[in-house]
Amino acid sequence: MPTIASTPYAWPYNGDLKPANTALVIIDMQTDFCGVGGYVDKMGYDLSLTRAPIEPLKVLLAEARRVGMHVIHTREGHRPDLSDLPANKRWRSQQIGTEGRGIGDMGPCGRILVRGEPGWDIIPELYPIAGEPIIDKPGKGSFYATDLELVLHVRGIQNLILTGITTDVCVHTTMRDANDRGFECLMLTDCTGATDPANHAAAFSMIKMQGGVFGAVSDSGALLEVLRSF
Ligand code: C5J
Repeated sequence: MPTIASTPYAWPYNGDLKPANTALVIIDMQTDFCGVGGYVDKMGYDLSLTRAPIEPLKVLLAEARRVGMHVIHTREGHRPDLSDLPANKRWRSQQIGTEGRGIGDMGPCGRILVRGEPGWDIIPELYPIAGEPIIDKPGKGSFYATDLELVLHVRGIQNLILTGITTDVCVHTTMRDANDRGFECLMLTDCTGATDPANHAAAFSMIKMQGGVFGAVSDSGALLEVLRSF
């Protein structure tokens, strides 16, 4: 029964780890969150923080594909007519960064976080290939207003390996929602990134409390060691 070296327990809890029942979930690796001219760049954050997971994720993605593990990608974004953009989300996004521009407004990479725009799409380095579902979501969590839960059930997936950006927002919300739905979750420290390093660290601390209240924490090195034995 293979498990991953992780804290606060060896993951998954039941030792039932197979490519067929496990998904690598790559959250919001979009230009808007980690590319020059994107939303996070416009807000003035240090892009190196949200770009940090790109290289480890490239290696992990290649290995997940090699062993035939499920791979699922998500994108945060809104309809071009902004009919699924809550007014308060739009307003808050206009409070930080340059010229009061926020979600739905034009930026260097097209309209910010609008579906179909260049900045909204997944970065080329991690672009999905055929057979890897892309979940388009209007919010932070990947389950809200999406068919992710159905996709996971249809494929018989029980274990989720959570990666992407940002650790403390979309990745954490997705892990919490997945945990409530009974999925066994692992989050990887080096394959995630946040706009604030303290929040990145705190996000992992929150997972590990209470015996692993949302699941377990590891890194790509520990996971690759097991995947390479498959
Ligand atoms: C944010 C995300 N931070 N993908 N989105 O607005 O975490």
